[in-house]
Amino acid sequence: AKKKVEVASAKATVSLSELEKYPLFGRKCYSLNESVLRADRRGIIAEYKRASPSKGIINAVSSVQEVVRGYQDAGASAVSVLTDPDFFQGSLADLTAAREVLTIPLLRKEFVVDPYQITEAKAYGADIILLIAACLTSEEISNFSSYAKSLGLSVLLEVHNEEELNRSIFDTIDAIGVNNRNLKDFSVSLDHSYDLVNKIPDRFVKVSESGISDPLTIRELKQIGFQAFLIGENFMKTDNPAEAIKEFVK
Ligand code: IGP
Repeated sequence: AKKKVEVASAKATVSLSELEKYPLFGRKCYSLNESVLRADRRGIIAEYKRASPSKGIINAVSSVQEVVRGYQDAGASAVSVLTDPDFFQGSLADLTAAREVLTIPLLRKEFVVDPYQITEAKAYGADIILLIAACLTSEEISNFSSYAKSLGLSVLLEVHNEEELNRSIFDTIDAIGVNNRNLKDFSVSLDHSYDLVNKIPDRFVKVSESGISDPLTIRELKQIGFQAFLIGENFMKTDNPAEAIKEFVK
């Protein structure tokens, strides 16, 4: 309910037609799947994350541009930037700052509950949006993903169990991520990735999300069929996230 109120107030300040006039709204997006499948990149979607509800402050010093530039130079396939202010201390300004220094796809990491946020994602420089099945009905997933595709954005669907997966598959989705973290109690288990990988149709790029802290884990997840890996905290908790990513992209 809180999010709805924020979205409603944002709507009051900038109208949809105004958002559509933002210079970034007209740009051509980079494709998530094309970047993940490029031979010179390693499938890492590296996240800029200052804080989280489970960990509190993770990194209060590293600037968004320095970090995401480092991720890109190290060989990340894509970058994720949190835009939620309340739980993650993120912002749309962070998203645009990241856009300015990136030539790889950029994910707006947000709890999308209204199509306005998808227009906003494009207007502030994103290439990819996240749709979290746990927060959305099948109809919303279908409608929101169609709208995102019409803007040229890539769509990453996030699921946590088989029920969510089975009611969320649409041809307007590009990639499916299994969140290893339970959004209700924050417990993390790679079992979710192991359990779901073979249930995801092969036409989708398969992403394993959260709780990855060892390059060996990536090797194992690749062997069972994942092509991409969303990693935030393990890099951000260090003094130099751009350095920490290096042993994961070898
Ligand atoms: C990154 P981690 O454990 O490497 O920091 O996880 C990413 O998967 C996580 O931030 C995330 C997330 C989300 C955050 C996945 N899905 C949905 C907020 C909302």
